[in-house]
Amino acid sequence: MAFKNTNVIAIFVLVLAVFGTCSNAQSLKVGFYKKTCPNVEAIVKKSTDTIFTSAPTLAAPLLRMHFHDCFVRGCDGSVLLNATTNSTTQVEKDAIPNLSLRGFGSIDRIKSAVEKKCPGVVSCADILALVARDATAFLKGPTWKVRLGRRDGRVSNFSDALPNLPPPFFNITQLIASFASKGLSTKDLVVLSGSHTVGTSHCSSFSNRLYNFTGVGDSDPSLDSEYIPRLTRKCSPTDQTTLVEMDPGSFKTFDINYYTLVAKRRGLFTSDSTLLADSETRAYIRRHASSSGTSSFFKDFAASMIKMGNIEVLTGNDGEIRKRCAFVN
Ligand code: HEM
Ligand SMILES: *[C@@H]1O[C@H](CO)[C@@H](O)[C@H](O)[C@H]1NC(C)=O
Ligand SMILES: *[C@@H]1O[C@H](CO)[C@@H](O)[C@H](O)[C@H]1NC(C)=O
Ligand SMILES: *[C@@H]1O[C@H](CO)[C@@H](O)[C@H](O)[C@H]1NC(C)=O
Ligand SMILES: *[C@@H]1O[C@H](CO)[C@@H](O)[C@H](O)[C@H]1NC(C)=O
Ligand SMILES: *[C@@H]1O[C@H](CO)[C@@H](O)[C@H](O)[C@H]1NC(C)=O
Ligand SMILES: CC(=O)N[C@H]1CO[C@H](CO)[C@@H](O)[C@@H]1O
Repeated sequence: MAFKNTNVIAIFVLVLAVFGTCSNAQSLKVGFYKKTCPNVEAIVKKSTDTIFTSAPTLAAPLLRMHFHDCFVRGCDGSVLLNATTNSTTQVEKDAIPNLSLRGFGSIDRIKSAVEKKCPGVVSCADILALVARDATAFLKGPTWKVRLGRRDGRVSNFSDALPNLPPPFFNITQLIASFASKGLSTKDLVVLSGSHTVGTSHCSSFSNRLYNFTGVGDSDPSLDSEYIPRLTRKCSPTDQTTLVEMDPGSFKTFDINYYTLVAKRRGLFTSDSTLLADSETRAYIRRHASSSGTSSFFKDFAASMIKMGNIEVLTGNDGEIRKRCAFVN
């Protein structure tokens, strides 16, 4: 009997926790700024069009930025904050995973365009969510309605970035746990990893797999041996600067080819390859590797992006609407 009661309490607590974490996310809504900034989506779209037309390679990193924002302290724009002369500590931006984030200046420009029409109304966190959607669409990927109403956080802490952002050498168990800790499923993991169909990576993010993988001068056996020479030609063991296309040949197009690559054991990171090590993620990869139709992946991607955009958001009177994205008010 006592055992049963504990179970009932445990379930009750679980239900509370689930509703607790969802309540903020549910208060995000499409058209949140309908009265206060009716043209916000058009302003953001116009700015991103201008940016991507002159600098198309910024689309991928700007999609990625929303991911980095959401996984560290929730989607609260904290990834955008600069260290101020005041703060002695370093901000998220300064952490190792951020070495390769690009496009902060673009966000500042888009925010200025929005501020000109609607001063003090639209959060930087919402701008990141809109830009991620527009970047995906620009790359010929899916589009979706972005739920808005996030508010900006006031804290960015260097120490939060490392433990919250999954590194490229994570295995499947670690990735599933990382996503679960953000309320995302194993399916979300394999679907959102599909964004590695666009963009580039520094050699240093995967060269551990090419040289001395286990300390005996070897390479990662889970990487296609015919693919390795193509990568070692581009990346010397100590290369910190060279960029490699993650989906060679179509890295500017948000297509379904990521799954074909991973199925052929050509996923660039351990975090890509390891998706073949779990039955659910492997089945998703196989299904999409053998299909040229993008519609089910696109539908899944849109749904998972909306879910990711809900992570630990600040709403109502929490946080603030930053005037400049790099600084708290
Ligand atoms: C599953 C865990 C993930 C890991 C371990 C991971 C890791 C990485 C790494 C190491 C890079 C290359 C960075 C560099 O060296 O320049 C990268 C690039 C990228 N990631 Fe991920 N990522 C993950 C999930 C995601 C998600 C969820 C998204 C978006 C929804 C995303 C979008 C991107 C994009 C678009 C790029 C290319 C960026 C560019 O061209 O500069 N990634 N990722
Ligand atoms: C934020 O800091 C970076 C250097 O860390 C600098 O390049 C950038 O201009 C700063 N942003 C603003 C808005 O001052
Ligand atoms: C900087 O520190 C001073 C003194 O502690 C404080 O009054 C001020 O608000 C701080 N500025 C920022 C941007 O945090
Ligand atoms: C940053 O996070 C670390 C670890 O959680 C904590 O010890 C530290 O006080 C935080 N710093 C700030 C400025 O909040
Ligand atoms: C993943 O890595 C963790 C930590 O190194 C390890 O304990 C676990 O056994 C690994 N899982 C798999 C499936 O390799
Ligand atoms: C490979 O790794 C082993 C063990 O960490 C190390 O002793 C050796 O020097 C490394 N070899 C090269 C070429 O870096
Ligand atoms: C874009 C950005 O802020 N990059 C920083 C990432 O972290 C390194 C190391 O701390 C900094 O030198 C970069 O400026």
